[in-house]
Amino acid sequence: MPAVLVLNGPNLNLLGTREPEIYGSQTLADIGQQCERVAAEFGWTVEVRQTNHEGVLVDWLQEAGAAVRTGSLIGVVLNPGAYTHTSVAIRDAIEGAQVPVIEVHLSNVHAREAFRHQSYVSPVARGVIIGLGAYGYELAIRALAR
Ligand code: CA2
Repeated sequence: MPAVLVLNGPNLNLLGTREPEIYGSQTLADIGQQCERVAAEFGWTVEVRQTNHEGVLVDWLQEAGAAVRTGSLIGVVLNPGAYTHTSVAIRDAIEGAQVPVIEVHLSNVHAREAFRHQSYVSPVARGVIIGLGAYGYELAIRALAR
């Protein structure tokens, strides 16, 4: 059964514990269950991962590129967290692996501090979903089905 990979960057393991006014009250586990329900509509499985380490995200994106080429993976839903605004390495990994990525942000980064307005990832993403909370993950999976 084809899979979708949902990758989450630093501090997103804290979802649901603090700052609900910015990030909502759902935990990453809640979001994972929601993703599984949506992916099942398309006959896909979902694997949700989170890491606080930039290089681990790079490794996962490279693996994802290989899996897309073998047909076992549809694409990646990626919330790179704060690495969005800093990481040339993650951008290069997406470009190099030629993996379809939908970039997701829970909060509306454009309504926040100026340093959050730039994304190194957006230019190499297939699409970007910003500011719709956990619903953005669901929309990203639906976008991969298009
Ligand atoms: O809005 C998003 O999804 C972000 O990617 C979240 C990142 C932030 O650095 C980006 O600018 C936008 C931060 C995730 C931190 O998540 C927390 C959740 C609960 C409590 C503390 C942090």
